[in-house]
Amino acid sequence: MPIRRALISVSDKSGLVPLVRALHGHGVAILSTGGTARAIQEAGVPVTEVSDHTGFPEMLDGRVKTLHPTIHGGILGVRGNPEHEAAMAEHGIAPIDLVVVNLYPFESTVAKGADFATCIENVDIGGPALIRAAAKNHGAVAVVTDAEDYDALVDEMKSQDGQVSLDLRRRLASRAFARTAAYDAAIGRWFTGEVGETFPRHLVAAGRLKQDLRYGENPHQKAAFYVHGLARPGVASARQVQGKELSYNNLNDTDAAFELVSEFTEPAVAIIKHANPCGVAVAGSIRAAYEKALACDPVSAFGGIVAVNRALDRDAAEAITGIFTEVVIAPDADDRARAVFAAKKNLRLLITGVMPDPATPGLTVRTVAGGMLVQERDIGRVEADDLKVVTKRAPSPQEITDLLLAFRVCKHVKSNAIVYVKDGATVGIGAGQMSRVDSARIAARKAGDAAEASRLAEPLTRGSVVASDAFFPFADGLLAAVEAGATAVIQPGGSVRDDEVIAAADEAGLAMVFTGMRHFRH
Ligand code: 93A
Repeated sequence: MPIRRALISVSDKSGLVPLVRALHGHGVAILSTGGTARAIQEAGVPVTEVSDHTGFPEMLDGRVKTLHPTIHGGILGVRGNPEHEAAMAEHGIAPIDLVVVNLYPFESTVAKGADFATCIENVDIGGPALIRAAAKNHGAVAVVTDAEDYDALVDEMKSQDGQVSLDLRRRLASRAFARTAAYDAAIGRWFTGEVGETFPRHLVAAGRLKQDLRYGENPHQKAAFYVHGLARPGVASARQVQGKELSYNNLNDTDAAFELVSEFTEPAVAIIKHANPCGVAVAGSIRAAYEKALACDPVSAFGGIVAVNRALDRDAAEAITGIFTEVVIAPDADDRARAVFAAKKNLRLLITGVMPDPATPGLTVRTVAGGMLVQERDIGRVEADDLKVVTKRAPSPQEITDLLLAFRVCKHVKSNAIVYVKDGATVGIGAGQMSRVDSARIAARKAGDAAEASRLAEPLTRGSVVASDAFFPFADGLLAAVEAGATAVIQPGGSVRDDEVIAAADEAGLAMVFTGMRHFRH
């Protein structure tokens, strides 16, 4: 159905005149509020004031302009529903097919440092009501909340005889709800500051409070867990089968662990401490993978978080409960595994039902002073075909398998990240150092410690491969890996000194591949 009647009420009048001219050209009748109606009249386009349409004046200093059943009935009535149509006819309510609203400039009023009363007066009530009504009834009504979308609307009407497709109506409705949510969040945030609230829940605009936490990273910090309801299986959707309440740090670490194991298709285990892995392995079974992961750094694994990507059986549960473990997260656990865990009263067992897809796009958000940094999830993934051999020697097939594992683990290690892998298991992880060479040395040293603790003749890094999350800026990091006994290297490449690093690798007889993709995690 072509658009026949539009309601336009905009504080920001930019782009208004070309829009109303185009609508008028399609024979659309325009209803409008005081200031907007004047601007339309001045452009020489016919317009009816809302107050003339409803027979009810704008009142209370404009606080009540469009809040009238003739307006909201016209927007909300379901077309083709006989009862709705009868009610509309009985009360003389004409359908409104297009709503164009932008809200009182609350955010910029606050930004200008306006006083309390002025900010309150700039809280729009009728505008959000119009937007939400139109977005709800997007089956028949188009809603535009941003002047940037005027062109898309006009273009469609032009190419489709004055109609707006369901597809565009739905996209506009989703933008509309995002706008009213952000608007209310801004009001809530401002009000929180005005009343001196110490825990601004409104900061978490799109989240639903799942749980108040006992405290945050430290006991003197208040904390809560919000979930946003986008369907990614993991720590937010998991069911806690047993154990004490999860803490803020538990949740953060458990998330890191589960996201890491979701990278692998073969049975995989990750043991996490302080959001960094201290052991990751793949094997034929979860028990075997756990034992390999634990061997990487058994000292750090004490009190760790264990994530697996297969249902837990008794064998796996017995191995995992062999040392003190804080949290176990798995897609499932059979009855015998659950019985083993049940004997460890404090251990928290989380079941997610399914594994998340590592390739699903999403966002990560972190706060900075006065703002938020938002980015896409790192779904970058390097496969064997993407590797570019840069040394005289090419890696063997076994080395390639281990190199890809090492690089995949790197993505989940705080930068600078250096990860040694041998036979499907990490054997040394260097995380979070301010210089890459330190990460390389720490990883090798920890591997040496682990070998000593298990009375092995040589460090586990001997004959391993090594991954670096970003390029080696100098040859020193690579030389540290040579010293540790690595035989092959995977790294993004791209340093101005790549030539030096490649020459050092060739000299030591190493095979090295470039990925062309880096995995910083800060
Ligand atoms: O004061 S309101 O909350 N009450 C209303 O009924 C109402 N209807 C539309 N504000 C209301 N509006 C807002 O007026 C719109 O969201 C728009 O921002 C503004 C446009 O006013 P004018 O056309 O007078 O410039």
